[in-house]
Amino acid sequence: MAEVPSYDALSDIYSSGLLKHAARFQALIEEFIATYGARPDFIVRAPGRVNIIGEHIDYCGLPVFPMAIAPDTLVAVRANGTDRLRLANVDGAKYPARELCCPRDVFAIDSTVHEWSNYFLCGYRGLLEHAGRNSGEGLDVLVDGMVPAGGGLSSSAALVCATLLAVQRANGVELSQTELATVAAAAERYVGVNSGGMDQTASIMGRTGSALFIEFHPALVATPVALPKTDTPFVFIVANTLVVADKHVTAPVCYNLRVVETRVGALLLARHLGIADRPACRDVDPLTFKIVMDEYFAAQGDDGSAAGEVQTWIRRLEAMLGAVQLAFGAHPCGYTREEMAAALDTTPAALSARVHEGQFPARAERFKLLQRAQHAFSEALRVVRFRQICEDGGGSSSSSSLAALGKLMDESQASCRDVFECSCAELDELCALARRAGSLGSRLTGAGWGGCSVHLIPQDKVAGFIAAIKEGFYSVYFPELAGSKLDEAIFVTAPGTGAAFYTFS
Ligand code: NG1
Ligand code: MG
Repeated sequence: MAEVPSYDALSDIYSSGLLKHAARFQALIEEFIATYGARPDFIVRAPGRVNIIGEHIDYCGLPVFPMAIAPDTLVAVRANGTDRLRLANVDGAKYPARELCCPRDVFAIDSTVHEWSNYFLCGYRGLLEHAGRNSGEGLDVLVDGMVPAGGGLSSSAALVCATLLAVQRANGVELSQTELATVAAAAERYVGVNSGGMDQTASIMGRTGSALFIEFHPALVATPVALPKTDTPFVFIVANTLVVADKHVTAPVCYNLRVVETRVGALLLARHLGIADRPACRDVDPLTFKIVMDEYFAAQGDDGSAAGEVQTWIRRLEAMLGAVQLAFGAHPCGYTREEMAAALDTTPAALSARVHEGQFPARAERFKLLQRAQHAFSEALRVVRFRQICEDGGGSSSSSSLAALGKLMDESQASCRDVFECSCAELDELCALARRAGSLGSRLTGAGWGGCSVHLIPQDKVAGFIAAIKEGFYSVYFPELAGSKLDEAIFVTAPGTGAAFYTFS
């Protein structure tokens, strides 16, 4: 079972590829001493992520393809021998210091207020619940986050993951990377968003030079996939629309609604396929599209092992796309709650419970099951094909493989925009502008409805591309943006390393 790597904070920063951050570590240590009067026991680093392809399908149990990035969250920690949790942030103006109590406040997270310390409490609560403990150490904590908040690069997961790592160590518990990713994903839901597990897995398991093909079912498995070395070298560029998507406010009509739509979709698809009474479909709660797909083939005695993995994925996902059309094609305008319940011979209240809507209420007149299911299975197909090109890539036809990767990203954006409806005007505009400026593929990344986009750019076009986006987007909509703020809005990124400990020897 893979464990989180540990480095010496004062010397191994150099060997762990974080040399250019040495000054930041040093400043964090100094501010910690100034705040709490002693050096931290250790520092944890957890990165944000950019999702290259595979949007809104982690919570469907379908595979995604993100990578960890350089922007990160550092958490410096010291056990203080009391029941106090003293939380401070280097950006104290934006994130004011808090003094909380362990365990009282850890088990009393108020998801109705959007409060930065909630993410710390989530991580702590995740640990205590996982370890079966009802209390833990009091801590002095100083946080330094570089991942833009609300930008689709998982600032939240970086903080939850860093917290979870910190509190497990401070409490003498050691979890494997898989356990950490699983616990962090569940813990983040205490802030009221019914999220999947992509962000936390990428933050914990990121690998330098590789994206991660993450599968969630039947078990969490993250397979590093090296990005291909093509004749024309390429990079990914992240560009933030600076539209802050406040998921907590919009969750009932955006994120949490999509989770409900895909889960009800899974229940109805199982019924359509005649497998609703198989134990996995009847008892697994909540049911996901991935489980329905697996059960459908298992019911036919097809365990898929005869064919190559990629071929199996493609064959199955294409079959599901056909089934989706038959199951929902007659309802292009969606279903009311009553219609969904009636189609499942149940009541709206029982259906709501079956999809775990409880703490994550959704609000809509019509639930677009056809479109959400089409997106989920077609997006998973794009993920599998993207991985396949990466693994075959760099060969003689590498310029065509680069074009094929870009095309998959463009198709993903079109599906997010038109079918899943998680884009926004600014993201659409930025992606269109990017393509005119030489991008081979452009799409939103993360939950959408604002936040960041990601673009596949040939190395020799990087400077021209960034200049064109600055001129065509930022100088038009954010003329006051300059210097480091502008550099934080649009930057070249590469797959980076996952979370780690930095201790003092
Ligand atoms: P953001 O909002 O970008 O952190 C969210 C979810 C993911 C995934 C993506 C969409 C959280 C913490 N993360 O990411 O699980 O569903 O949207 O692919 O809510
Ligand atoms: Mg987030």
